[in-house]
Amino acid sequence: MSAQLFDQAQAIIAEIEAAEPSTPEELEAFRIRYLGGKNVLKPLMGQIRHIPNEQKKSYGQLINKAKQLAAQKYQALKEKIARTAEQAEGQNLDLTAPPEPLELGAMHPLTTTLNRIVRIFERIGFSVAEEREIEDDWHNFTAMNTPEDHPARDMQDTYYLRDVPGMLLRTHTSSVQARVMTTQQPPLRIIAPGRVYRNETISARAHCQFHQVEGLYVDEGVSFADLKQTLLYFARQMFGQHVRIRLRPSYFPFTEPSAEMDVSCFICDAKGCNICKYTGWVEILGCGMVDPAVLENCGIDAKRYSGYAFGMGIERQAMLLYGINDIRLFFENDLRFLQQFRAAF
Ligand code: 2NM
Repeated sequence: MSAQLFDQAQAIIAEIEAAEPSTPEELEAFRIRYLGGKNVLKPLMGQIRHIPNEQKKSYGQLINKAKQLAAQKYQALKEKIARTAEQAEGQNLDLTAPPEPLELGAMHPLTTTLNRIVRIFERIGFSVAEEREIEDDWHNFTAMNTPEDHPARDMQDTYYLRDVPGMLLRTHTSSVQARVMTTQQPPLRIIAPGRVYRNETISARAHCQFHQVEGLYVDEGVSFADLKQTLLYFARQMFGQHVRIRLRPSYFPFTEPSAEMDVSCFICDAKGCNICKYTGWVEILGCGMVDPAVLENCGIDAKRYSGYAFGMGIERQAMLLYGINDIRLFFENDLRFLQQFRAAF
């Protein structure tokens, strides 16, 4: 009995030495047979009770030798076989195969919304003006009739450059209008789209960066009626021919009089829904007649010329158009969000 067990152990050692696994599958079979949970050495070890005491030690050593041999061989072959598999893959490259299809990108929903707004105003003679995002406080505030002690100038609301006194991240694109008015004479008919910055606590509804389109029209005899008709045209082009607008009196430092414009809710057709908070109206923009002081600050003769201006946020309109409920999604560039706009243009 004992001699037989020794022979079996020797036979397994010979088997291990002779084995030549050469594929990942063969190697795995080798591992299972000699090193796995139900390996062939286990039952042999179980038989040790049939070995006379004085031979138990050498029997145990023999089994251990088999285990070690299997483990060494497995480790050595594992790397070699992995390398060969890699090389084989390289040799199997089909250089005539067609390439992977191109991953098509999508337009960002802010871009499609902005493009729509720009096209609507270009059709009635506005041209696009773009300018720097890092501004001086004169173009952002002083020219815009916003006095030194105005709360908007507060560090709480505005990002000032730490190392450059008097420089800031523009808080609205009115600074673009200021630069156009100081360098060109009327008639002026421009829209200024772009990114602006405000020191807001970030939430689903507010962000420290967002996008605006501001419009400006300066000429002889520009009236509030011109403003109203232009905004009605815009609202109908943007949200549908049937929408109505309403203007509510408001206040801005750079316009007098000033108003805020609502459009009749195009989600529920003004019947009342949670978008319009059951009022039937959604606020879209602020507007007014450019304060004569702003024209004069920028070197335009306010006795000869008058103007209207308006400003609107892009994010809000994109959220309404596409049913987006969190402003942060615009700035995270999560592909799962962006790829949903593949069909938008
Ligand atoms: C708004 C609301 C009302 C505005 C005024 C000017 C400028 F340069 F002409 F003075 N640009 N934009 C303006 C007016 C902006 O945003 C809510």
